[in-house]
Amino acid sequence: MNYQGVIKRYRQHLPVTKNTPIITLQEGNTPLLLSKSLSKIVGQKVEVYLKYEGLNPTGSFKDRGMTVAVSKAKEDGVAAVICASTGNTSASAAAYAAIASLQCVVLIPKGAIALGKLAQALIHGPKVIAIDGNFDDCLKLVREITAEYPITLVNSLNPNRIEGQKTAAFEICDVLGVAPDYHFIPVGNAGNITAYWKGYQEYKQLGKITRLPKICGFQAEGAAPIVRKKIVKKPQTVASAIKIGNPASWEKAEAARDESGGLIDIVSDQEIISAYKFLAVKEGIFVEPASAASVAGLLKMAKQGFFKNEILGRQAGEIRIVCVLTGHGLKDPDCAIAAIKKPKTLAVNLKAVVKEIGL
Ligand code: AN7
Repeated sequence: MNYQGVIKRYRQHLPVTKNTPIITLQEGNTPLLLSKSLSKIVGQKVEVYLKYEGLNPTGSFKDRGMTVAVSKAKEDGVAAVICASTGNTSASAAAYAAIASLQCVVLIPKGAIALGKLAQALIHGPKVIAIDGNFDDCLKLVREITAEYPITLVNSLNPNRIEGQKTAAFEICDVLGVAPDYHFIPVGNAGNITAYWKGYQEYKQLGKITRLPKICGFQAEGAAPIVRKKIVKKPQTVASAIKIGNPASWEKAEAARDESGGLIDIVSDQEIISAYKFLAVKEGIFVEPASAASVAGLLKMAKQGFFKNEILGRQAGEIRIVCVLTGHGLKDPDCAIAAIKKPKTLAVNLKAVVKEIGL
């Protein structure tokens, strides 16, 4: 049968019954690409894979969680869903609410979400409210609203979101045949790191994998509350998706880090943009800046010699590292344009164009 989305694919692992209407855009089943250039940089005996979540229907990993959250909301008979968002959650919620014929409300920080995400939220028809505050302010508001009124929260505080998102860990293990040794991931509100760790642990309990990966999360330097062990009141970063100062799943991210023997560290905006350009130029993959945080983290650790001891004594290709690329580059066209030199304009003149090409 044709692929029909993560609920059909992994239904025995998800909180659905035969009464659950399946609201899907056939999310999931995303590519796991071997990156030759990153493998070479990190070490001879290393295989670096990129889980390209930007190829989900609305262009980010949020769709995996949203199919489950919105299906369950529909099953529960609610009329409306609501979320706060740095952009991708709102794009996904709006699209899934549209096919479920549910009302949708999204609260976004004014002027702080990337252009593509704003376009997505608006076009799918939810009620979009820009808040004169940051993401953390928006999330606080939707938590207060959903505590009082009959409207379902579809941020990752909703456990159904985590359930859906854990399927990405299943896919990685199903493709590799084993769990990776390391799993690199950007951390914002910390739902996704929580979901991957849950997915890997469940697969181990089921005997589908025999060992677990070390989870390595990365926050942007100006928005790194978990690393700094302190709420960041005014988070700042070029990676607007992870511009979050008080993550909802803070403790769960720490648990994923500590139980797996991994780490959560910082990458600077400069390191993020450098990894962003690297992926585009060397691998032909266009991601949004937040997604490049996982690769920026990998490059930073490789530079520090972190993998040297791991590599000693191993066979070629024995160390597998997965970096999650959470969202598509087209989400944030302004960032790409700002990061690259503007093209030169010439007259319609063959000689001049040939000269400029350098032929
Ligand atoms: C591309 O859309 O929080 O740590 O409101 O869009 O699970 O929050 C987005 C987060 C990484 C961080 N990469 O994931 C939102 C939102 C991209 C993202 C993250 C986000 P979490």
